[in-house]
Amino acid sequence: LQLETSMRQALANSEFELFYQPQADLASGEVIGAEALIRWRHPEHGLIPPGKFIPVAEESRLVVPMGNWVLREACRQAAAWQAAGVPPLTIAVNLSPLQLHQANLLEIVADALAASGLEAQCLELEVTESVVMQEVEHVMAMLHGLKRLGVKLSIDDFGTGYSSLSYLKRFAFDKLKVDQSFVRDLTTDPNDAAIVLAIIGLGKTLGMSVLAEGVENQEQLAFLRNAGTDAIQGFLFNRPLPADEFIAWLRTAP
Ligand code: G
Ligand code: G
Ligand code: MN
Ligand code: NA
Repeated sequence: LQLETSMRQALANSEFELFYQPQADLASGEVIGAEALIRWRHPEHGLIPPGKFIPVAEESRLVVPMGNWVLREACRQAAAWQAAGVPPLTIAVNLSPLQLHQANLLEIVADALAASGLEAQCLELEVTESVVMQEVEHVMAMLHGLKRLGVKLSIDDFGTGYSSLSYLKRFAFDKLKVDQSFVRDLTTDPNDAAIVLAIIGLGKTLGMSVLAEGVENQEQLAFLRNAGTDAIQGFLFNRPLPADEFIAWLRTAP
């Protein structure tokens, strides 16, 4: 309860901040997007990672106003970068399950786009499989509504949740993100290698773009490239960075 109270104050005091982790297209080698990842810059405790507060924010439903702030801030930042002459990036935002159950999510997303002037196609919303397994009809309607707005939709942490995969034939996600837990030991564990190959095959067959997360070394990169992965995100490329560091890095990137 104490954490919940201080999070409410933190939201009012603008103590939350977005970091950005680059995503690279494997064919061109170019940065094509960034995932926005929330951090809490606590006046006393310093930078707090989302794993420390998102679960409590979920429990208290504070993740809804927090997530709505994330949407607006990510759109604002992406539009500001474009206005400054940075080539268009797709900005990926994590949507909590509770946000997808908000009745007015479509309005909130449309407002964030309108307020920033960002084109809908430059915004990507990440949902997890578990989201698609609850209140299926409502969630499907919401996903279709989001698609009509023109935003991109991706499945995050693919392969880690309970899932029947049946949602894949009911909704055409634009992108599938291979969870980093399968990528980590890819080059030493034949089971992980087989799973990653199967996921990439599934994604490609269903017409989705496939991005691998948590790519840390050249060996993983070589395997993923060979397997037909479209894009990567991970420490090999760069870690999540504060907005100013991200853009400074982008300007000097090869
Ligand atoms: O930034 P880091 O790699 O520590 O992120 C850990 C996890 O926290 C991510 O996998 C993501 O699921 C979650 N997360 C980060 N930012 C957000 C956010 O803005 N909203 C929600 N709902 N989850 C986030
Ligand atoms: O939304 P998602 O759960 O995918 O969030 C990505 C998380 O993974 C973030 O917390 C980010 O800091 C972390 N991360 C990003 N790249 C790497 C990586 O290459 N290796 C590891 N171990 N973690 C990473
Ligand atoms: Mn994510
Ligand atoms: Na993920």
